[in-house]
Amino acid sequence: MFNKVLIANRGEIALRVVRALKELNVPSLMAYSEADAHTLAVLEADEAVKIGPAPSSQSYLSIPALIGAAVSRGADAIHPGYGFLAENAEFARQVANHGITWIGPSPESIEMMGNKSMARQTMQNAGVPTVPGSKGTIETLDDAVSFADAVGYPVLIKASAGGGGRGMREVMTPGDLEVAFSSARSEAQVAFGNSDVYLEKLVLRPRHIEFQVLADTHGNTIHLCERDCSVQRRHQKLIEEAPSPALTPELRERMGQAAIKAMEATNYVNAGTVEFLLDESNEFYFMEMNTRIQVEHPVTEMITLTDLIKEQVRIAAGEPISFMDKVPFTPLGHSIEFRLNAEDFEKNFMPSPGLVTALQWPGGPGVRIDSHLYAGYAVPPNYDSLVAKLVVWGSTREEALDRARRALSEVRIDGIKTTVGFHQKVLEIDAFAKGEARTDFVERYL
Ligand code: MV4
Repeated sequence: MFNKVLIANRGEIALRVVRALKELNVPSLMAYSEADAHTLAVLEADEAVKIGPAPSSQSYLSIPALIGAAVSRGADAIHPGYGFLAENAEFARQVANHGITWIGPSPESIEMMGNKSMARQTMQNAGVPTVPGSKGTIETLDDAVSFADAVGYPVLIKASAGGGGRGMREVMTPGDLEVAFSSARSEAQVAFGNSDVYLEKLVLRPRHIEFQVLADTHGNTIHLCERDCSVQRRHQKLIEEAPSPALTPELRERMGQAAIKAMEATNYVNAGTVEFLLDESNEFYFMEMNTRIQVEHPVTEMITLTDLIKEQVRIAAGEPISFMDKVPFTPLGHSIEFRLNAEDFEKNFMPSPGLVTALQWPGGPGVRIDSHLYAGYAVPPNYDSLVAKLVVWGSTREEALDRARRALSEVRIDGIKTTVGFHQKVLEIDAFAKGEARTDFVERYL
């Protein structure tokens, strides 16, 4: 096991990692920016080191600052959390070059999955279902036209270097293809410094279903069932649940095996997420693979009784997965996560940083709060607006929904606006209560 782990992140996930390290009896070292000196993860960690000023470019995104901090304080491993440099292959490589263990997959895995067109081709070769689409990138308008004519409209243009929905163009009719093709390419060039695009048939009203996967260095590759993340707004997830109300045990088994195949095809090690689109006739297609721990990992922990962060650390330290006796997993009950963002959802989700003057969390059976907030803490304006994750568990989905309503009504966060009211509205909508939400849910009902 490690002598000291540097946490290259902030907010709730930094605190989550500190907690896991404490339970593993591994000393934690929090890297923090000037804006985060008083955050809970810094107060709770065994040790903390300032890495730079508030702007993330000079702190949480600064490879030299983070590696310098790890080397000077004698850390022998780095946990990157999610966001920031978590999927930066160059960072992972430099960490390893300094003799420090990266708690995550190899730089090669990160790089391959970062190129969405390459990931897609790899999955096709491995026999994982993908949306009918172009073989590799499409270079010319002529090729785009022939592809779209062959597969039929509507089609979707995607940036090879994209992901998370950036640089996508829906093309409903042949007349729109030329403009969409050139604007997608120039947008990709500006956003990613790479104008490569590829085409897929557009899947209408899909669900976003993702599988949590784990692999160790002893040859164990497993999945821990799925999460349904269909409630999103502008590609930002708002609510996630496990298991998906749309999956039967039989479909879960088929998708889970496809997810495992995806990992084995790339010699993947550590935690990852394989994202699928599920269409209205329950056909599923590989979409992307995320090479990090995700915000929504707690719902998986709740229905599998596992600790995914501890497992990431164990795997990176060369230990085998600690719960192979529980494989294959059957979801235990139902869990739903509500992201509480410091935003005014009634004003177009405008950021609402500032001082938290009073704070009261819900409690009781089946309620989990992952948050770095405390009364007197000032949410800085510099970073992502996620301030808490309210996670409920119930023996059935209905019980989880009742608990969610009860727990949300107990939340009191004074001084800043949050998305609590948004979630209360969602819980009143019949389609959500029935488990029918698809990716168009927010624009359709809210
Ligand atoms: C799609 C799609 C429909 N058809 N691909 C959005 C983010 C990126 N990971 C892929 N995305 C999509 N790819 C085909 N061929 C619809 C989406 C999509 C979406 C996917 C998951 C969750 C929310 C979404 C919202 C809009 C579009």
